Amino acid sequence: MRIFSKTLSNPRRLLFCLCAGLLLSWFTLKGTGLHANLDLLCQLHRILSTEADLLSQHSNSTGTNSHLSHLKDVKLPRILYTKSDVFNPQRTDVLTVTPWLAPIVWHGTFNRHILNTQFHQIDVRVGLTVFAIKKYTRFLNTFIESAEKFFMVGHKVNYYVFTDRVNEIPNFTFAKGRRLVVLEVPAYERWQDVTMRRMEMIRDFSIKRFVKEVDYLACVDVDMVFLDEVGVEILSNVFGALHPGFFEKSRNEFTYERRPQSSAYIPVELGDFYFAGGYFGGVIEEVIKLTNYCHNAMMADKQQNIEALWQDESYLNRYFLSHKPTKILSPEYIWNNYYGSPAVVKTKRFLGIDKIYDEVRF
Ligand code: UD2
Repeated sequence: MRIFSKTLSNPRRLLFCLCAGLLLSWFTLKGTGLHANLDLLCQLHRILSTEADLLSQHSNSTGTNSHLSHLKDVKLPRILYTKSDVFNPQRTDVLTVTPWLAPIVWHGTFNRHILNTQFHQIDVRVGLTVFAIKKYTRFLNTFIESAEKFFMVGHKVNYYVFTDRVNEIPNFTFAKGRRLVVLEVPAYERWQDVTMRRMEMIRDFSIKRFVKEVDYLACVDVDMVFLDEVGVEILSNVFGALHPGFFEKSRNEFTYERRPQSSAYIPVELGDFYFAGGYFGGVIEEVIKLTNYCHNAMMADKQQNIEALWQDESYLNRYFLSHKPTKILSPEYIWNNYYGSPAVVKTKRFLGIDKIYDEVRF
């Protein structure tokens, strides 16, 4: 009895016993006639069923494999949709894939129904980080209320709100499986430090908390409103968004950091796209890598009294030059009406709110 319970509590031993059982059955099967084979096949089936039960008991009793449960319970949902036509691409007016084969997500290039089915199968959990430091708490209401209407509708979401003004965070009503987590953090004096230190705080909370709670993170600015659906089409290993002011521009017009002394330096002959500082994400491990790189690069520059031209945005662009995003979001995902309404932007999913800088930053 003791050996049996020891075996159950040790996954390696359990697997060893299962394999031994299977081998034994196979050898026996080899040396018998047809009638006996049928009997043995039934036995084998019983062994396999018991194995499955033991595995599920084991994972239930330890709780350690709960995040893997979707691997055992595979369903085969069938959904109807129009077949793709290789001679009829849905968008011909914009680039929809990079030279390193990362999709660029534009309206009309994906079927949300197919994607939702895929991500529901893994019961995806998404974290949305947002900073509301000092006077930026005023943007939170619109941000969260619009996110409840348009962000990852039907999926599990944790809103991680970093703030120094916990008392100013309003109450919200959330759909099932969604919640708000308030994280109290210090407020740096200079607005540049507020925006740059986001990298360090996202990294630290990813390591100690987010990695246990969500599968993907999206890290965005707070002075924004969701106006149209932003769903699982954004999710990938590591993703960034095209800055609305630069997607039509050439390399030499990108406002990368051009001083060679800076860690964010990009020479004029390099660069793929100009990414917005206010939108990046990916699986937690990739977000940790990205934020850790950016924070360390900023600290190295600080030692030399350098601050890159567009703060965290400059370091993010430097990172993406060497660690190419596996998915890129079109500027629909981070639009600003300052840039008008070009024909290629069919919808403004996430829009910057006009603000008077001097009023909110100081
Ligand atoms: C751009 C980028 C931003 C960052 C910045 C660097 C976009 C849409 N925005 O925005 O991500 O790279 O350039 O210069 O790409 N914040 C506070 N309290 C403050 C100041 C800032 O909470 O006192 C937070 C808040 O979440 C805000 C974010 O930092 O949304 C970025 O600051 P910003 O919106 O003032 O920067 P902006 O508009 O220049």
